[in-house]
Amino acid sequence: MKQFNKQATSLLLAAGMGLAATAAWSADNLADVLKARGLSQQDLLAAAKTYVPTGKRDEFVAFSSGGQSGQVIVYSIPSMRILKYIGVFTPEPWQGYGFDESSKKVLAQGRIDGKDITWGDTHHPAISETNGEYDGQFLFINDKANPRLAVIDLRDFETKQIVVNPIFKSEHGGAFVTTNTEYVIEAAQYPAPLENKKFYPLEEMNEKYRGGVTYWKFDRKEGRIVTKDSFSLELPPYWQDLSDAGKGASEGWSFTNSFCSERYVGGIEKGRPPYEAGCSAKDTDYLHVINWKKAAEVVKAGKAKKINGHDVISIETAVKEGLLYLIPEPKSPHGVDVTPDGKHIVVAGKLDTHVSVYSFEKIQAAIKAGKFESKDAYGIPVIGMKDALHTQVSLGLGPLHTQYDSKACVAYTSLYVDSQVAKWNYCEGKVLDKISVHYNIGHLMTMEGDSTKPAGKYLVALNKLSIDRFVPVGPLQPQSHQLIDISGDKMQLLYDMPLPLGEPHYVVAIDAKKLKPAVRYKVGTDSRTDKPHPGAVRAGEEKIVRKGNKVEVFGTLIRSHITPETIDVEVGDEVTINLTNLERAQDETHGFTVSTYNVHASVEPGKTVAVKFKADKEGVYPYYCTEFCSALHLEMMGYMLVKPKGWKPSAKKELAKGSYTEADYKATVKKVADTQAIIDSVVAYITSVNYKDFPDVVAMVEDAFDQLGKTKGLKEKHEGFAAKKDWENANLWAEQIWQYQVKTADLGLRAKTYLEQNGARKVK
Ligand code: K7E
Ligand code: CUA
Repeated sequence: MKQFNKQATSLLLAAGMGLAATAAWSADNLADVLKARGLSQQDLLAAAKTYVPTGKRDEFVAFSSGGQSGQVIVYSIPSMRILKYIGVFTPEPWQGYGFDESSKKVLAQGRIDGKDITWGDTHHPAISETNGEYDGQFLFINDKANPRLAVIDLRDFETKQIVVNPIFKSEHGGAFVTTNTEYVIEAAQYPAPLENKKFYPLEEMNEKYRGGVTYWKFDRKEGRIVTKDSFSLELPPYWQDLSDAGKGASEGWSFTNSFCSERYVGGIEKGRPPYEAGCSAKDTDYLHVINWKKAAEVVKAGKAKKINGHDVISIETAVKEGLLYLIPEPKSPHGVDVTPDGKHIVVAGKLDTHVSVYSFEKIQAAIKAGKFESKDAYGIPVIGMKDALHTQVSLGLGPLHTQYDSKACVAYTSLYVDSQVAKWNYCEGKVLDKISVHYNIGHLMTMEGDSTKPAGKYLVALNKLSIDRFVPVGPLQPQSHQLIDISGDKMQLLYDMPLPLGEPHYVVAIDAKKLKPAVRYKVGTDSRTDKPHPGAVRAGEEKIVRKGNKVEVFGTLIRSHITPETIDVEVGDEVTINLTNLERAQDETHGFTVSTYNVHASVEPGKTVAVKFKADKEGVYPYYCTEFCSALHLEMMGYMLVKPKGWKPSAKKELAKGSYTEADYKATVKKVADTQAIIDSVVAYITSVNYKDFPDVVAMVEDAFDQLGKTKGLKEKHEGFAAKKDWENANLWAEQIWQYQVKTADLGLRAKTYLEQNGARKVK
């Protein structure tokens, strides 16, 4: 504490001195602020450790399950600022997810028995790995409620694929990846018959109900799961819970724990004690130890059976081929977490104060020696607990999940009942430190803490209850993620973060430098398939094609207009509107909607998206850009006119005219000349430096000239109208030149600022 105070005081002093030197922006001094806001020196230290000044970036990026929102939440550490919600199993309007045609197709992959399922209960995200280290290419996440798994590409943070588990009715132990992301593991939760739509009474639980674990084959090059190369292991009707893949020493194996190995069937309504009593009666449950590498060979050799068209290795085959072993684990366990070197497997028993550390070496020795204490009711060999244990450590009440530090042998385990995090040494089996969290922690997570190279530094506690931490917002309270500094011997609580979007179960965090997201798509890309979009067109190729009652629009978006600006259809027409964003500049996203037709698209630079609907109501429907993309964003609109069938105008009528004068025209021409002078000076600056060394600037310059290029021929046009004294057309076409100039100048000035701030050099 003394040490801490000294540190804090010197920090305070240093900060104070800094302020004194540059205090022009504020009359406050640090001591006054601390006093006024009731902050301690410890608060100040925590703030300094988490604060990320404007313009600077965080060190880690976290991907949190969004729980019942069916989404993924992206935030950064240590500031805990939310960066994005990714629509996964649930429509997400901002991204157009579920409101444009391509993303609807992704959601449709998640249909079960032909039914849309538009919510999910996401639990465990997993980042793809290379040699057991996070590689930042893909993210996987499971849906416990409707057994599904999704693939998110981290080049654009979009959901690309949803697969439905062919044999489970619920699942929990996913997503966990093998060390080179060969497979994504997904284990069942509540046992049920594996055959789809098959009914057996609960009395036949032992015979007809089954659990299992699925190994989804991942094709990294395609960035997709290959369902036909995926397979499952049939497991007894124990309630499989969490999984983890072996690594290092245990490479090629995977571990899945279970509870309710009692195979109890509750029934309060029949006078039977409930599940919670019957499922926790025994002192031990089973850890499943599975040789997945060998299992894949067994499937290749044709020894699997097909259930619902999917390869399943029966328990009998798994035992015969030596793929499957059980080890008792105390008591109603929850987490199973393999150590970074793969030598140990840590299991926590919810109803036991201990964590059990199993030795992979001992497990292998028992298997080699054929030393089993018994067989379970399904003939699976059971390795004796003593023969597999390295050590057991009493940590506290309700241990759940474990994560690892960059320091050797150091682990952190969540204590649900105690509302604490325990720091302990799994090699020597001793407790090192404890810290209270608020409240009732489920998972916890250290930076890259389930990879072979944990990065240490920070830990996030995912608390189930927030109770008194935040300003009350009604009975449904936000979730509470707490950031803890684990860099020293003693853990230190730094920050409370409310999460208002469903109960996140697990979160993974990666070094931000490993992520290489794109800033734009190749023009005309369908982002959900990563292929050229059939509806893409370039500037000047826009068109409307009619075939019978089908109307297809091939349009473009660029600041600040939508082409086309009028879409004429008849009642009952089926309308498809394809839109390509022609921008190259970073962050110049346009949105698109047609009033009252429940469609929306987010069209990032280069993307092509289609929206489709039946124009079933006669009337006038504005469509517009939904992102404030430029000064004239509000003008970025058009009209869809839905006419009665066979409608003809009764008499030829013209669009209303303005009342422009020669003076208006001259003023516009002068404005154009003045703006051109600004553009010329910016261009002179940009070309005087090494702008070509900055890809973002090159893209902006390309866009700027694209905009300016559109003025071609317009000068002749307005001069032509002026010669005929048509001041309206003369003025408006001159005005249109200015519109293009404004966008050119806007981009040019942004490029200039960027170059000045990023140390551009003069070139000859
Ligand atoms: Cu513990 Cu689904 Cu991993 Cu919740 S799970 S906490
Ligand atoms: Cu494009 Cu607003």
